[in-house]
Formats: sequence, C-alpha cells, structure tokens
Amino acid sequence: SFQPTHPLALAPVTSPPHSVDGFVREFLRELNTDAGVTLSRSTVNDQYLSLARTVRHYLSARWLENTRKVRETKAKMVGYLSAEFLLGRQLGNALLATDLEEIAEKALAECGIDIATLRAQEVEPGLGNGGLGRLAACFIDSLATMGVPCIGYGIRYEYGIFRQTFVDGRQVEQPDTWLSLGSPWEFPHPEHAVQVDFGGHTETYTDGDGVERTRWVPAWNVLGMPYNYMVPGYQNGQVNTLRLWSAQATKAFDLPTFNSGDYADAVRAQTFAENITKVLYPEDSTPQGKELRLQQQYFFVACSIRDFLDRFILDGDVTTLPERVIFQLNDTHPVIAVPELMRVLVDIEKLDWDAAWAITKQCFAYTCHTLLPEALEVWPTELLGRLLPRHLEIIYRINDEFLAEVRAAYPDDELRARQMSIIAEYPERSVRMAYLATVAGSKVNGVAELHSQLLRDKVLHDFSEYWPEKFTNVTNGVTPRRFMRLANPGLSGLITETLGTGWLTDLERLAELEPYAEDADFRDAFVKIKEANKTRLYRLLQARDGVALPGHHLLDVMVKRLHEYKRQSLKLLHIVSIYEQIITGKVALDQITPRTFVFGAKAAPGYRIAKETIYLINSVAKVVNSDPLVKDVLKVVFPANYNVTLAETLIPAADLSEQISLAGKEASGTGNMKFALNGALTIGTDDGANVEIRKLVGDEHFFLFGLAEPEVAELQAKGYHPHEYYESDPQLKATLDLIASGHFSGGDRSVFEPLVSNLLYDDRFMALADFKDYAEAQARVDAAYADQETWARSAVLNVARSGFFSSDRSMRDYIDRIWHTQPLR
Ligand code: 4GP
Repeated sequence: SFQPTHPLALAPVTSPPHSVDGFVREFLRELNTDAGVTLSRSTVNDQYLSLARTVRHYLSARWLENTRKVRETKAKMVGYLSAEFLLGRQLGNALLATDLEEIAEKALAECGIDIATLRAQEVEPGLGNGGLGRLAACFIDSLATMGVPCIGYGIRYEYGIFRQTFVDGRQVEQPDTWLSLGSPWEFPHPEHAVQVDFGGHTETYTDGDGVERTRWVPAWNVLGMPYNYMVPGYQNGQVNTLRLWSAQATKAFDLPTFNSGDYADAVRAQTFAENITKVLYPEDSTPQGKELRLQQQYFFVACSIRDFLDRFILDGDVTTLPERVIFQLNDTHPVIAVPELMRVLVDIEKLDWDAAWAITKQCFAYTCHTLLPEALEVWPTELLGRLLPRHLEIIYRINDEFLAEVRAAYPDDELRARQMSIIAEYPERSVRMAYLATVAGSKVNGVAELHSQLLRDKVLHDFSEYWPEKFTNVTNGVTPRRFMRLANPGLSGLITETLGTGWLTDLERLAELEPYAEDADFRDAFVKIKEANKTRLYRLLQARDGVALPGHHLLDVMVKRLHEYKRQSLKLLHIVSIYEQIITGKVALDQITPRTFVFGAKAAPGYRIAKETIYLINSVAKVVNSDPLVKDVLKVVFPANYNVTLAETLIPAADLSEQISLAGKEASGTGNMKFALNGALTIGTDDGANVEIRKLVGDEHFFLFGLAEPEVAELQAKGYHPHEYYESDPQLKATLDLIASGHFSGGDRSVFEPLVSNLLYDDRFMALADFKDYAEAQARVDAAYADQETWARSAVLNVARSGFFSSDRSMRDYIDRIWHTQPLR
C-alpha cells in the first residue's frame, strides 16, 4: 500500500475551525471551487450543495479517524444489512451532530442567506417504504451516537419511494428524482467496485489436494459501485459509515455496435445492469415476487460481504470473521447473504463445509418485522436456481442437514420435519427465507414484546420449540435527535431548560419531567409549544397544499403506509359517522369537539383496495370541507406525499395519535413512539408496541379500544361475519349507507361499492367488529379534551414516560442480547 512521506499527510486530518469566520471561509471556498460560482451569481441549489459540503468538512476528519481505529483495533462491528434506509434529510442532522447549527446560521446570514431556505432545498433520500427502512436509519444514528462501530450496507436506488400526487383525489405515482440536483452527502468509490455474478451452472472438480469441490460458472455479471455516507454520532466525534451499492455494467458500452449505427443495442448491457438498482420496490408488508427484486437482494449482499472481507479481514484469515462482525439481517430481504457467505467460505476460501457453517451461524442474526403470513418472503426454486444455481445447492444442503437434526430430535414426527423444512413444496417448490434465516441466525428477534411472543407462538412456533434460546425480543425505538430535537425544537428547549442537557442521549431521564405534569407554569409552556407547532404545520400545509386550517381544533393524526391491516378505513368510518350524525341532526353542533383529521399515507401502486381507500378519504374530505354546516367543527386533510420530512412537522403538532391496527397484525409501529414522545395521546388497540406504550404511560393516559389478539383469534376461529355488526349497530349502518349512497361520489353509488362490499362481506381486518368500541373510545377522547388542564397533564406524562422508546435503548438491547459488541474507546 501507499506510504506517504509528506509531514502534512502523516499528521492527523483536522477539522476546519468551529467559528463563524471559519465557516464562512469554508462555505465560500466550496461555492467558488466546487460549485464554480461566486456568491452573487449562485443559485439556492449551489448554496445548498456548498453548505452541505462545508458541513461535511467538519465530519470527515472524525470519520477517517474512526475508520482507521476500527481497522487497527480489530473491533467487532455490526454489519447492518438492509434493503432500505429511509434516512430523511441530512443537513439538519449533520449540523446538529457537529454542533454547528448556530455557527452556520450566523455565517450564512453574514453572506445574506437565510439558512431555512437552504434547508428546504434538500430532497430527502427516500430509500425505504416505511417502518422497516426508517428503523434502520434510527439504528445507525444510535450506534454512531453510542460509539459502536457499525457499517450499514444497502442499495442506492436511483429512484426511491415514489412521489405521491393526487389527481382528482386519486393517487398518481411520480418518479422520485432525488439525485437530479446533486447529492452532496455521498462519496462515490468506483475503485472499490465489486463484481457480482448471476446465472449459469455449477460443476464439480477435484482440486490439487484431491478434494472434490464445486465451482459456479456464472453466465453474466454486473459491477457494484459503492457510495459512502457518513453517519455522525450526536456531538461525540464518532462517525460511522453507510455504504450503498449502485449497479453498473461490467462492459458499459459497446463501441463497435454503436459505430455500426445500432445505438440502442450499444447500451443494452448497461441498461440491463443499471436496472438492478433503478427503483425501490414500492411494497410494504407484501412480497413482490419479481426476479429483479431477487437480483437486488443478492446484488447488495454479495457486494457487502466481499467488501467487508476485503476491507476488514486484512490478513485474509476468514476464520476470525465472527470476532469481527455480526451481520444483522433486517427482515428477509438480505437473507440470501447466508448461502453467499457459505459459498465464499467453501468454494473460494476452501474451508470445509462444517467449519464454514460454524462460522456462518455465528455471523448472522435475524430480525422479523411482520406477522402477515403473505409478507414472509419465499422464492420459487425455479427462479432461485436459474439466477443463483450454486446458492440453491447450498440451501438444499443446509436444509438436508437441518432436517436430519430435526428428525433425530423428533423421530416419530415426519409432519414436523416437513413443516420446518426451508423448502416449501406447495403451492410451488420454493425457499422460505424466514426459515433459512432462523436456521442460520444465532438469534431471531421480533420488534415488540407482543410481536416476539406471536413469532414464538405462531409464525415460527416449531422453531422456537426446538431452539427456545434462539428467540428474543428487542422492542423498536426511534432516535430522539431527529424526532425530538430537530423536529420539535420548542419542546426540546423546554426539556433542556427544565432538566439541563444530557437527556437526548439518555432518554430515560425524561422521567424527571414527571413532577412537572403538576406544575401549571410548565404545562402552560408545554401547551404554548404545541400551539406553535400547530401553527408551523398549518403554515406549511397552506404553502404546500393550499389548505387553510383552523387553529383551535383537536388535531387528530393518522400517518403510516396505507394498508388494510392498519385500518385507515376504520378512521374514516369514524369521521363519516360524526358527519352523518351532524347532517341528520342526531347531534347538535355544539356537542361536537372541533377536530381536524390529518391522513398521510402512500399505497403500493398495485394495491387496489389501498388506492380506493385513498380515493374515498379524499372524496370524504372534499364533501366535508365544503359543507358550510360543519365548517367550524370538522376538517379532513390529506397532504400528498407523506415522508420523513413531513412527519417531522406533523408529529410535533398532533394532539391525538391514531394507532388502530387490528390486534396481532402490527409488528411494532414506530410512529406510535414518535407521537408519544412529542406529547400526543394515543388512541389504539392492544397491538405491537402500543401495548408497551400503554403500560408505561398508564391506562388513564391512553385510549384503548378493540379486540385483543386472543379475541381476534377466537372470533376468526368461530367465523367472523361483518354483516352482523352492520345489522346490529344502527350508527354503523347509517355510516356505511351514507358512503354507499353516493353522497361522497356525486351521487354515483357504484364508485365505492367495492370498498363497502369488502367491509360488509369480507373485512379481513375486522374494522366493523371494532367500530363501536372505537367510537366509544373517541367519545372518551372528546370528554378528556374538554378538560384542557387534564389533557395537558396527560400529554406531559406521555413524554415523561416514553423515554424507553429511544433507539439508543433498542441498540443496548441488541448489543446485550444479540451482538455482544463494544463501543470504540
Ligand atoms: C414494519 C412493521 O409493519 C412495523 O410494525 C414495524 O414498526 C416496522 O417494520 C419496524 O420494525 N414492517 C415493514 C415491512 O416496514 O416492510 O415489513
């Protein structure tokens, strides 16, 4: 390797001075030398890019130092393998991490620039669908903040989650062109490109030592180009790495073909290869059985494993791998890494099978994020064998050996062996990725207590019986840096004034706020902050969506992916029910608690019912918002394109958090935690992490309703007939009838007929069964809200008692229960 001799190159890299002048100098230099413009000629985008690069200068010294230390000390690292990282905007977080917020603001002001304008210029990298991807982003933030060495590995999608627009109330997807104005946070490293093979066949041969071996003769390959992102810890000088892979053709361009005039053919290979990382699959909780998706999955884990070995196992001794890394499999998407590591160890490193398997089993752990059976990924062996023939052979052997063990343990129970097989035979022969992950992983965890319990009892029951010690729980968490300090500076300021600093990295300290729930001055300040947050949101929605909202309403918010199990339709039934009671004169206006309902949700493009639900919400909003009768008491808004950026303004403004999934379906939820930490009260079912939120904040500060999971199971077993609820509950009937009547569709009864029928005759997620209880719980919300003092007390207690939900705590749990890694000293 290259040995520099210049003394400057030998000295440690330093950061620019932490001063306004220093910052101005760096900023102008960036503008002049990198953007190549003068300040007076620069555009907002030039300024934003230069600001981002300037902040980068303050991070890179620490980053280089960190990476060197990890290599030298051979510290064990977390390799977080995730097909999604939903990062959100980077600038604010980087300024916070480097403690440059004030300096940057002043420096830019001296240049005549309002930093808020530049902040607004940033397009967030939407490299995830929802909870799972955002969780990954929270986790890497926490690990950096705790000084735990981690490398995140994922995919640099050219187009992230689609940009949602509404055309006449219907969702229309637009491409997310997040890279088009430049991407100042990434460091491309073409020289570290990794080759990834696909297709072909395998053959056996005898090596020089007379050992029979297998080799893979692939048919085609692509290159994986790494892009590094810095992951800064919160004001602790630690910077970890996120490495995202982009696919490129090995032979980019065929010049002779081009010269012969066949321009399309000349770039065919390039287009084909680049397609692999072209788009994020817009799916959440349902599998997308597409070949390209399997290509994506293999592509990024193959790159990542190769990369890790090349960069961190410098002496080439792969047997030390378990001391150097634990790869956390974020759901099943990266599970093909298991046979890939086996292939590398056996075919390339020439370890014998048993030694390789012993290493592999120590290097992986698996997190499951779902309970929906249809969301557990399976790959047809036909497809897997065609794309990755060697991997399929390896999977078969893993399965054979595993089933031999199972048969030995349960000699008279062939049914059990079949049930546990990694290979499913029906409806087509396929590989169950969750089972493969469970067999290979040193640990398997769910993401909330209830979820982990249901994994043990139901989804992976046989496995948990066989390996009880393998199963554990780590309840999700969220980063308080982004979702409190950045999103809610008002509340964060009040907390710091009250408790001093330190709570942002020790969130259990929020418990010290508890006595202040009884302090009228504190509550007053708290309420004023909530109001200011509402005003901030309303300004944004006015500017962004052109909607004007009244200031004094209870703000009732449901934001999350649109999915039947999450039951946006139940929320909607509640709204329509109130509206119906007003327009028919069943209740007087002065009995209504004025509310503004906010929805935010994207539907997977191919998910018909979800898209129809969006249309219904928008249609109801249109009618309700233009009805003069209800104008002072009801508003329904659905800002398009809900994303991390919007969440950061929405959540701090909310009074009521809607967490109303059918019990036993939401693995955890993390939005529920963000709302509670920002002083919203939750109305929710006993599902996912709601259970733990309710336990911590206390029953009297949480609006529980609905069937519990065992009751759901019982009702399902005995036969669920939604129609009976419709028949027996006049208000539910009136509500559904109003929708069916065409009231929200210009008199056309056919428009929402499919949705109404679906609820009446199928209702897989039992919205009708829970409707009555939900409406009653909402009435309790109204009553509670009428007493503003009591409400504020509850809101403060929600904050004080939610410190458990920091992702720092989740990371400590992963470290103690699964990873056994140490912070870097
Ligand atoms: C989500 C779960 O639906 C959600 O309950 C959980 O909080 C989140 O993962 C993080 O654990 N699952 C997905 C998915 O986003 O794609 O399966």
